[in-house]
Amino acid sequence: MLRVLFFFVIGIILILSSLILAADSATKLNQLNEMTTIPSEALANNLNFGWQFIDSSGPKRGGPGFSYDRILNKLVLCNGEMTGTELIQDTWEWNLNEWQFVTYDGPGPRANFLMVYDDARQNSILFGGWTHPDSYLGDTWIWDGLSWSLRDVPAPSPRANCAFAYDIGRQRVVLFGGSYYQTIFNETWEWDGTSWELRSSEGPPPRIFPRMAYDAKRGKCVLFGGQSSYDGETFGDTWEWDGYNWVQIDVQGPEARLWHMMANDPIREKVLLYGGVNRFDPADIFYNDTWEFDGISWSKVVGTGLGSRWDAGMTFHEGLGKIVLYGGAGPGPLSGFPVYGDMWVYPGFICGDADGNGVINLLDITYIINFLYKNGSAPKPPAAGDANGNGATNISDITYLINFLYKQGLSPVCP
Ligand SMILES: [Ca+2]
Ligand SMILES: [Ca+2]
Repeated sequence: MLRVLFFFVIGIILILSSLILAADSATKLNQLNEMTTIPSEALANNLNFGWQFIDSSGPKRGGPGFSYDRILNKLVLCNGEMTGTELIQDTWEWNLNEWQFVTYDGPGPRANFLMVYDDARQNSILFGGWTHPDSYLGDTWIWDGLSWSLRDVPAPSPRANCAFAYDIGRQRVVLFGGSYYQTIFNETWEWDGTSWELRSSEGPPPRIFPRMAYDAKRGKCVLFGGQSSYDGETFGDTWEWDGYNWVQIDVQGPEARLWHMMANDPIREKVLLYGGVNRFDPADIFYNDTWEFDGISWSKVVGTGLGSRWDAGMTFHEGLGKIVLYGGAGPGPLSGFPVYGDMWVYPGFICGDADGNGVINLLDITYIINFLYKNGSAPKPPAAGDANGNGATNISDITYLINFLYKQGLSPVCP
């Protein structure tokens, strides 16, 4: 029986391979492709597709400081706001099982600040922000996993509404833009673990609420969007900082927005962008879309489950191998919007979509064949090729996909 199955599989592979080879024009290949492509509706049950809800035990927060401590394998949550008026001062940690309150010490209550993990120094850094009744902050705080410390060092002047990211390659925290009352900045500052340095006053036009993520594969900080002032132009532009210069990337991307979320997925080698708002447009637009940037182009991907969010926390969680989104704000007036304490992960792949182009078809079978027998690239992430979910990618996954695509077999079930 196994022998019969083996020859059946080899036969199918040979037929498919010859079909591919025979498809000597792109048109022919596309036709073949369309014939065997599973419509996206049929993927609704695919567990690794779209956003997955994982936890709702955390405190409800808009604009929290949110970072991942790689050494402790914990998420860190600091401060944030309730419904746009009440600012909170506390620190929490998530240990993969539950959120635990840690301390009321640390940075005072504030909004419109960010926190990132400084991988070289193995701590989280928080800078500035805005606080009641109407003042801007310029303090630098470090969380080392046990306690907060205020660094009394020369720093950027007080500001809020900046973009913040960590450059792993150069071991620098990068801060861009922001505002101090009506003054809008386009300065680029970097933190090396000891001191702040003004690195550039050129680059993207001055703006508030841009967002930024470090693309580990290419060694660049990718910045998107923001707004020139509270009643100014909303940006939909993409920029890159390589540590020396800013370059605008001429690329079509998400609609202009601010207060969105960005993070890098180093396994899938994509920068992810989620949601955001265009709050100062008369239409008051709230986004719930997911985009990926691969260094060349932006592509909009289908994201299910998670509604409109802005000013949430988002970071890559190395322990989970996935991007995590935490809480944030939902649709509502600036005087009283809802805030959330739920957590979602984005595996970012379709089980069985070995070549990562968003659909499952014949080309994924040939991709796995190339990977297994012809030194081709591995699926990214590797789990995307494990169609039968047994923990490995091998010939049994090829037969599983053939059965799924051509014989009404079961849907792929990656772990
Ligand atoms: Ca595919
Ligand atoms: Ca398998």
